[in-house]
Amino acid sequence: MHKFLWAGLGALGLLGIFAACQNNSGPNTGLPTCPNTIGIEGFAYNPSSCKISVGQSVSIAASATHPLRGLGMGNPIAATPTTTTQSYTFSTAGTYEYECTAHSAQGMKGFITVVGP
Ligand SMILES: [Cu+2]
Repeated sequence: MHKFLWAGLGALGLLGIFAACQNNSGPNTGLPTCPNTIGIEGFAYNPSSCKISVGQSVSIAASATHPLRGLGMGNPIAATPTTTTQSYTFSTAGTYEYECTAHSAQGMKGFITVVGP
């Protein structure tokens, strides 16, 4: 019984350390920084969630097989689907969603979190 308790406390301690590390390096650090181009692997964007800073640009892969569309108001990714890989500049902090219109139902969506200064 005691061993079980200590194991539980140990796990909590590790979680605490992990959370502290995340907090130390600022908000949204759980997200990877976006690469120059967000690619497609199978029926998913890679990475499907990432972050950039305000004013930065990122390209998102798109093709005839995987038409790209931005969702939501003020999204620099056009609401009209595009079939070409293009670069988008994000000048306002927030989280922007996009999807492949052909495979959205299969979960082919992504998020770009734009972090303010
Ligand atoms: Cu697709």
